[in-house]
Amino acid sequence: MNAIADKDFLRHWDELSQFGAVPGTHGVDRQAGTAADGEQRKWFESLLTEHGFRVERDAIGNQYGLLELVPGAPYVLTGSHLDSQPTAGRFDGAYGVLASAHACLRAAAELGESGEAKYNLAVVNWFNEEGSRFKPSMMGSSVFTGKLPLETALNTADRSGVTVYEALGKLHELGDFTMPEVASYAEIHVQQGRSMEADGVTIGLVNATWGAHKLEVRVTGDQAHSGAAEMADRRDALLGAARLITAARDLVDDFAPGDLHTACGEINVYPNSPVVVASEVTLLIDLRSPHTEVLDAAFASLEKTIAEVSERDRLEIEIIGEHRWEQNPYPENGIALAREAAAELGLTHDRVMTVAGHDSTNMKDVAPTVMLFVPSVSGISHNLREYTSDKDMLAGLAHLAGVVTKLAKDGLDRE
Ligand code: HGY
Ligand code: MN
Ligand code: MN
Repeated sequence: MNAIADKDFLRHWDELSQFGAVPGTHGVDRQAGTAADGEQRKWFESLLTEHGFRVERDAIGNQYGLLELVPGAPYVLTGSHLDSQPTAGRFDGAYGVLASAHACLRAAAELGESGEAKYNLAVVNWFNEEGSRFKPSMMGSSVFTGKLPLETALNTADRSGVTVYEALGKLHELGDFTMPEVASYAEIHVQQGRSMEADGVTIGLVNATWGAHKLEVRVTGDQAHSGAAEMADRRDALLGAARLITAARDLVDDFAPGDLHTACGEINVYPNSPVVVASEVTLLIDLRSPHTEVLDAAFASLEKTIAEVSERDRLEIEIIGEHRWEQNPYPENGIALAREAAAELGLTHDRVMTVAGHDSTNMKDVAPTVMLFVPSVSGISHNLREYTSDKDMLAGLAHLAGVVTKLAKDGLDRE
């Protein structure tokens, strides 16, 4: 197996960054199941095939590259996601996918020589981690881990009514492959926060995830003339939604600084006409906390506000969808293994919690999982200006290769 060098990674990185590139910026728009996603998937498949991987796809479009070192043995799986948010950064997810492919090749070269491999190696590009076009986020790994039924995922439609099944079918990205047993999972990702940069830490050993509670709310009122209708007669769905959006932000101040993050990132208004009082609004509210009790209290408070706004503005308000993951840890033995690999490379490293969800948020519930970060400049993410230096990307790649090699040689027990 030919050893693959840093310069090869940077060349592949430049190629990958062209897919869905937003002109005049360093960012991309390659949402799940779009033409740009299809193009990058085909490029990734040819890169993997060229370097000796067997490429497969499963029923929800998760894309795998397999390197068999020990016939019949379980796999060390490493990966992330290639899909992006609309007009966002080229590093979120994609860095981890390409680094994983390169880390597998480096590990295979080392283990091929030493003959010490106990496990096989595989890279995965999870379908629709971002959940922008099709909700919920982390869709591909949620189906893989049994948290989301396949049919539900395939039947999910975007705003124009196109389903996941139709979008993936059009790209010929639907398969029937079943991934063999996964012995362990590793993922590297940009931090999407600014603490590592501030602390001068190159490798983040992710020890736990913040909890998240995302809710889709439908507010129903009645259409009316925005001028002529008497104020007392109005049932204004957009006014009700606006009260919920500001209430979600005000919630933050009810808790200690840093204990709760909230946002509303998506709102759909009907009929969205300038001279009409809106009759129906759906909005996506996102609650995050490192403490379960804070997340629960924030959700309860929001439910109370929903009842109050419904009463005050004579609206029907319903929570029509929820996506929640708990504040829970990554296994300590995986953190120890990753710390050893960082120390062997002389890379600064420290424990860090992840606020964003990742496919490892799902995978850690089904396999021993190691989650790693490299720094994000100014913590900017889900933004065209997202950036991580080549130096940090290459350090992270070397570290991931070390971690994957250790996992393939020694394995990682389920804690
Ligand atoms: O929801 C999340 O935190 C992830 O970025 N999809
Ligand atoms: Mn991501
Ligand atoms: Mn993201």
